[in-house]
Amino acid sequence: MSKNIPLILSAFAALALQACDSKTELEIASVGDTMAYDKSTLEAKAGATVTLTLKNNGTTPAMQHDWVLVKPGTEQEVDNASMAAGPSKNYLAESPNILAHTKLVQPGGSDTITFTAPSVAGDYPYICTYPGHYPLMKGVLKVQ
Ligand code: CU1
Repeated sequence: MSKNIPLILSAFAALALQACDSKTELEIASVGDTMAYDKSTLEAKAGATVTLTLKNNGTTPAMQHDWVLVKPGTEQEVDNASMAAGPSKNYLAESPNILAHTKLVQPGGSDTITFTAPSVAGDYPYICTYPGHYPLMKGVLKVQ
């Protein structure tokens, strides 16, 4: 029996832990004073712990942005409900269709959030719910 077996086993255990404890760091920003994100796609592994930073590169007061991850096919519904929620809720609906979201970020600001990526692979839309920004301001988180 080899003396190296415990070492090999612990190496496998470390690898297995790494696979379970998958971490992803994502960054996304708005493009100047436009209603656009600088990335139309982001990627994460299913179930990964995702840290996402939204940076607002705008300079004018109308360029407030958030980043809201929603269940596929619910973008319009979440956007409508968020507009209806109004300024006191920072234009963000309370909805079971929202999977993760940043706060509403003022021009020049940023917000960092941590969330667990969906456990089911697929294309998950993200949108900005500030009035009038969706459907221009959107993208897809590709979960693999
Ligand atoms: Cu926006």
